[in-house]
Amino acid sequence: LILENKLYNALERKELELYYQPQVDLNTGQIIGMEALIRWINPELGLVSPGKFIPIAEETGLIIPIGEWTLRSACKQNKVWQNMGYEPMRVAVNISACQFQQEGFVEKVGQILNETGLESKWLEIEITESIAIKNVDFTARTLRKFKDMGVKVSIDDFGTGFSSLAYLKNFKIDALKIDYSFVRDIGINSDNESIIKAIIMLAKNLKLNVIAEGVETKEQLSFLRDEECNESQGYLFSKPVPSKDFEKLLVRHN
Ligand code: G
Ligand code: G
Ligand code: MN
Ligand code: NA
Repeated sequence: LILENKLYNALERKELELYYQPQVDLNTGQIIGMEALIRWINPELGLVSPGKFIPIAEETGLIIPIGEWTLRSACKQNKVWQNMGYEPMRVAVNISACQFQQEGFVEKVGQILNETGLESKWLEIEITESIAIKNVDFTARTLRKFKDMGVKVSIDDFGTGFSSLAYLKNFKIDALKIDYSFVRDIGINSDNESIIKAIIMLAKNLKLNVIAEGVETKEQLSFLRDEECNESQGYLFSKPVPSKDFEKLLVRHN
């Protein structure tokens, strides 16, 4: 309850901050995207991990204003970097189930893009398999609207949910993110290596981008390169960092 009350004030008191983690193109070695990851820095509690407070935000409905703040901040920051002359890149934002199912969510995203001036192709929303399969007709309709708008969609934690492969061809998605639990097992568990290979092949055949999460070692990276995974994200390149630190990783295009 204490956490809940403090979280209630967090937005207004500007205690929330977005960290960014780079997503690296495995062909060129360039950063071509970033995932925005929320952090809560409270004067008394210190840094509270999203694993702790996102579930509370979801239960209390606070995820709606917090999620909107996250989307707006990520789009705004991305536009600022583009205006500064850095190579344009995607920003990915995690979306909770209740946000995705919220009435008028697609329109809200459109409004945020308008407001911030970010082109739709530079925004990606991440949803999980469990969100996607909750109501497949609703999801198909919503994802079509995002497609028409030009916003990219990825499936987060792919391989861990109970999704059927059939939906993948009906849903307008752009990318699969291979869950870190498989990546962690590269060189350790050959079954999980096989799952990674299968996900990459599936993505390739469906013409989807494929991003490996939680890449921590050179060995994992070289396995993913050999298997022709498109992109990687993980501590090997960088932890999620505050925007000022992320900026140091960026390259100017002129
Ligand atoms: O950054 P970290 O690994 O601590 O994130 C923990 C979890 O919190 C991850 O599952 C991540 O998807 C989730 N998360 C981080 N930022 C956001 C956000 O802005 N919105 C939602 N819904 N989840 C987030
Ligand atoms: O659920 P989601 O995939 O959105 O969450 C991403 C989470 O993974 C974030 O909490 C982020 O901090 C964490 N993360 C990012 N890179 C690595 C990594 O290389 N290793 C581990 N263990 N976690 C990572
Ligand atoms: Mn994610
Ligand atoms: Na994930």
